[in-house]
Amino acid sequence: MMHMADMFKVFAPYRGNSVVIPGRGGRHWTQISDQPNRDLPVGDPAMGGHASFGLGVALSMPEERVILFDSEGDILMNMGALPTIAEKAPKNFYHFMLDNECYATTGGQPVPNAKNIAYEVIAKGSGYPATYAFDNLEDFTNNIEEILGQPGPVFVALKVEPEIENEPIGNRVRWQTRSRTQVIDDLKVELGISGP
Ligand SMILES: Cc1ncc(C[n+]2csc(CCOP(=O)(O)OP(=O)(O)O)c2C)c(N)n1
Ligand SMILES: [Mg+2]
Repeated sequence: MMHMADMFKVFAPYRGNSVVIPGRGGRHWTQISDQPNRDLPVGDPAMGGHASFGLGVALSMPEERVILFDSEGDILMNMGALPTIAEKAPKNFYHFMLDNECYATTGGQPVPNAKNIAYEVIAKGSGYPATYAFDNLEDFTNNIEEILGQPGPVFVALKVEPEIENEPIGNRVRWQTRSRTQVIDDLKVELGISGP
């Protein structure tokens, strides 16, 4: 298993000008990102939404590379997103999934059959042309260039340490420094998009 922060450090040099949706790993990525105005941290939305949101972003700006860090709880809640993405086949979309085998944000409740689910097989069976799975940093490091060097959609399952949060949600220090509206406004300025 990898630590999320280590995984993001390996990924960071390959980010280029990509738009990054850091998902539930956002609290680590915001410390590392060198282009925060190209990041789309959407906080803690309804589970299952990240993949559809990422697809929408990718389809709406085909000239930008869009990289999503999804989580396995979200994927399980909305598996229909996978064939939808595969059918739309956005060439600019890279779908990473952080699998910590539990619902860490809400206290670490176990994900059913967590050790045996092959998410990359599910993605492949949903129609993603390229899929990967890594459970250690070295293999991920050796493959990141190839992953991002090919056209999307690509799906990458990553086993990460469960960094379980037990503090009541209302007492946690917020890692989000900007509101969702601000995040979207900042990206629009960055990309030179005007209008609503
Ligand atoms: C529809 C829905 N149900 C419940 C929640 C509460 N909730 C927020 S995060 C979370 C767990 C998410 O698990 P996972 O996607 O595996 O990410 P992790 O917390 O492990 O990083 C839950 C149950 C929610 N946001 N949306
Ligand atoms: Mg999880």
